[in-house]
Amino acid sequence: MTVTTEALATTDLEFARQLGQQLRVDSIRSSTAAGSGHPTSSMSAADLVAVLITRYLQYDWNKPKDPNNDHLVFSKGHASPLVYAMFKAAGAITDAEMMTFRKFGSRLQGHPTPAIPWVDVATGSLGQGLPIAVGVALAGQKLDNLPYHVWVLCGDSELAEGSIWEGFDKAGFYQLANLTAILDINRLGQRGETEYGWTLDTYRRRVEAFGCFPIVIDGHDVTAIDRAYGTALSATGKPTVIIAKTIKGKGFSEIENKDGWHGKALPPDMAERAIKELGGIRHLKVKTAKPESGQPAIKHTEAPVTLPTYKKEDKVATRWGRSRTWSRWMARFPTPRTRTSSRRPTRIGSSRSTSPSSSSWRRRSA
Ligand SMILES: Cc1ncc(C[n+]2csc(CCOP(=O)(O)OP(=O)(O)O)c2C)c(N)n1
Repeated sequence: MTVTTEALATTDLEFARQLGQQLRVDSIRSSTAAGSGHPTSSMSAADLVAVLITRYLQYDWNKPKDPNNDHLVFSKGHASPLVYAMFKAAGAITDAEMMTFRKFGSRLQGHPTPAIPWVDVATGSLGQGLPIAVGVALAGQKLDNLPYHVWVLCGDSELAEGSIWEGFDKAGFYQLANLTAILDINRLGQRGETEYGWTLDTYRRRVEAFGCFPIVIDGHDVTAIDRAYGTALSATGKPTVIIAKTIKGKGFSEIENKDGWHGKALPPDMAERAIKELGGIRHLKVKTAKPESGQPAIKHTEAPVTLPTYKKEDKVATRWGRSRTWSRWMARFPTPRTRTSSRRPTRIGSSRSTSPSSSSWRRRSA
């Protein structure tokens, strides 16, 4: 038996909590209909995503190419049921399309791809999303001088990938305050416990050593999540890493925190019990805040570029050929100013306060 509820979008935390339940239910529904997928990996991160899209993400779903949009990268791309449940909540896709997950011909594949307008980066190969997000944050802060923020969701088993730590190294070195990594520390990987389980302090010390600003929270406490996002947008001058203790399969007592449920869709009878325990099917809609306005400092002008040409018999060192090509190409672009903070400091009276210590920073008024 399921209950269908509808409610007006608000930005209060109770709404975000309800939305988290909806994201869980929808992750179960789509993956059970497909007979495959990663519902438990989606359920652990549902509250983190619910608070983000209700109160912090600035994104125009009708204009995914707007250069001012925030970026949200699911480095743990296998949590695609959660991505698509989020699209439904934002009104970008219908419930019916969400239920085509992993069906032949559907754009909602097992891992998100840029064939979908609201996906920047194809993820699924663990360890790739965070470094790419670092590149996007670098472009925003150092090249395009735009106010967008980059949010990236990582799994904890994913943290065993070396590329993650190269990413944190560069983020820390370049002081990318416009980057927030959210680590979904649900203790379990594909098989058994991760390297550090729920030893959150180990993660805290590691990310701090890489020059990032760590915040340790309970990833199911919407108030704590809200405060952490507010701090991430304040003037820390560093990339923020939110180390969120979560529970894999959160919300369905039969599988919560149990090994052996990674990458498995719930059979229909279990799905029905889970949906009941999670409060039934909901169709809550989120009104995500629109991005700030800004013009990219670098204009991609149509000025012709004359690239060097070579004859077949020419002997040219690769490094020389490459640098000549780059210098011709880069002549198109003016030298950009460097952006030093993640956000312009004043937005009073609109969607956020300016106090770095205030958790209402960028919080949307109800
Ligand atoms: C490079 C790479 N290796 C292995 C896999 C297979 N794989 C998919 S999900 C997963 C476990 C991920 O665990 P975690 O990061 O803890 O995320 P969770 O699902 O627990 O939230 C693995 C090993 C992959 N997708 N990419």
